[in-house]
Amino acid sequence: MLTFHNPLHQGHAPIHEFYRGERVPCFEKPSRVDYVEEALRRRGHPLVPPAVDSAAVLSQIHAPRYLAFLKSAWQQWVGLDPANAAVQPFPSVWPVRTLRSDVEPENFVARLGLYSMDNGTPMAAGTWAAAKAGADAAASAAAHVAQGARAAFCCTRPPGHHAGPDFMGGYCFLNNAAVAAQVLRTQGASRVALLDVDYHHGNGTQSIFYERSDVLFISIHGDPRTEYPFYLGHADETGAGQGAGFNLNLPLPAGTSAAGWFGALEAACQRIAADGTEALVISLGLDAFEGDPISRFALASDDFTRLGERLARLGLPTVLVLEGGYAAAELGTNAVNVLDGFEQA
Ligand code: SP5
Ligand code: ZN
Repeated sequence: MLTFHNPLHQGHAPIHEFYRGERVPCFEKPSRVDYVEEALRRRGHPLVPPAVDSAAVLSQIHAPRYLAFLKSAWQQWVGLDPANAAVQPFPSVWPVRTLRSDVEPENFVARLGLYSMDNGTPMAAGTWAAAKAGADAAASAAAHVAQGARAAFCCTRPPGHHAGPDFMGGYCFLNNAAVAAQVLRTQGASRVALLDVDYHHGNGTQSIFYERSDVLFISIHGDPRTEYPFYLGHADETGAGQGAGFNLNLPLPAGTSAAGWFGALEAACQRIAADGTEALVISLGLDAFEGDPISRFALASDDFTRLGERLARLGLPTVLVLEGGYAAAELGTNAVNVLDGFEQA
């Protein structure tokens, strides 16, 4: 299968995030995708740059004022003080519950809080360009599949599945998987399933599609009672309005074995097969890996081959979109194992 890569990902290179109140090097770092690209080349997978502009699709997924903020956020930050070019902006105040989010404050950090779910999503000079090129790669992979390819891989960072209609979070800015699903919908698939296998619940994707029946969202993830993103991802979230019944969360306790994880995958696949699905998007987080530094599932590298095989057996046109996975040196092997398992099945 073709890989659509992100030629601008290295421009998103924030330096630190916070962990237990202290600054630590970012887990979501450029070398992650460098390792994946290296493994793709070594194992004979062709890489191509994005060929589609995602701007129109992005405005169907994200709110105009959020996109406008994100596009110019770095220039605004540096505009406050040229010395800001060397430091990262972090939000410090959020419009929770009774506070108003309809009025955009003028203060930059207040707007950053309005458009953020956490303080764990640092920006850098090239963040918008990298995020936009990643969304373009996702749209390109989906268009390629809509035009008849069996499958395509979008190899990008920053990831996307925590980004909601109007907020960033969890290292994510633009929801690449949602872009892919939307492109598949508008280019012919009447029913799309989006399966998220990242360790963390895909809260952004769930929220984007929660009231829609045309995109079934399914997620296998660490139980939000103990795992990020904490405030969404429970089993009783099943969709609303037109989307009632089209959201399936399969939370598993931190520490769940590979056997337990594959049991949930089987349930997810059976639901997808029963649903009249015409095209599939996979939010391919690889942080269910046993060696992941911030996650607590136990998949071995070979299990990712098995994952690819099982997904292929659904027999659907499939777009795989890279999400998390922080064991950077093993990320290439784990990602390409999924692709090889898929192609061998
Ligand atoms: C796309 C994706 O995988 N985003 C994950 C965002 C997680 N952000 C919270 C990180 C919290 C780190 N906790 C460290 C626990 C180490 N024992
Ligand atoms: Zn994750």
